[in-house]
Order: sequence, then structure tokens, then C-alpha cells
Amino acid sequence: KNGFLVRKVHADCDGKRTPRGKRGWKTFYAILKGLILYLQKGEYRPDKQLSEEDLKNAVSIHHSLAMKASDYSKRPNVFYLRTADWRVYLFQAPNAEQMQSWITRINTV
Ligand code: I3P
Repeated sequence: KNGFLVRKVHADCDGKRTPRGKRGWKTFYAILKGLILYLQKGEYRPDKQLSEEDLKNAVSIHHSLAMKASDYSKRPNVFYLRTADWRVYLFQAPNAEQMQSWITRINTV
């Protein structure tokens, strides 16, 4: 599965709150391949290679949990992703259907 997602980093490894200045929303082209969610920056091209920075932004979804961010009302169609090492991301999907589709795909790998 792939598509545009807007990401906010809420907590780093071990659930430590991500510091100010690193909590902003950023748009990525997300590619879910196996157990890795690749987050590609910049303009989307089907043949585009992942840059070194893209690889640093990749998220392991092994033993992770995605759920609708019902308590987050500032933006619509936002879901949480909590990873096995307790990072927490918020992802905004383009619409409700896409949000549900990402949640289901992430939780059923
Ligand atoms: C963050 C940015 C986020 C905001 C976050 C800020 O600043 O303005 O949009 O989250 O608030 O810290 P920066 O880009 O300097 O990291 P919201 O959009 O959810 O308000 P937060 O620290 O209360 O999460």
C-alpha cells in the first residue's frame, strides 16, 4: 500500500516526548513494504529511489499498533502509530477511507 501521509512525531524511542522544534507536521509519500513503512520526502515519482534521509525516516511496523486518534481533533483523518520500541507517530490520511485502510494494513501484517 502507498499514498500521501502527513506525519507528526509525538514520542521518540521508549515513549520519550519528542522535543519542541521536531513536532511539526510534514508530508511524505508513504510506501508500506513488508514490515517497513517507508516515508519518502519531496515530489512523488513511481521510479524514485529512496534517499538516505528517507531510509532514516522509515518505520518498523513489526509489533506496532495503529489506531484512530479519536482524542486528536485539530485535524481530521488522523491515526496513531505506536511502534514496538514505543515511538508514537500521528499520521493524517487524505480521507477517512484511506485512514481506515492504512490502519487495517498496518495491523494485519
Ligand atoms: C510543533 C508544531 C505542531 C504542534 C506542536 C508544536 O512545533 O507547531 O504543529 O502540534 O505542538 O510543538 P515545532 O514544529 O516547532 O516542533 P499540533 O499541530 O498538534 O498543535 P505540541 O508540542 O503541543 O504537540
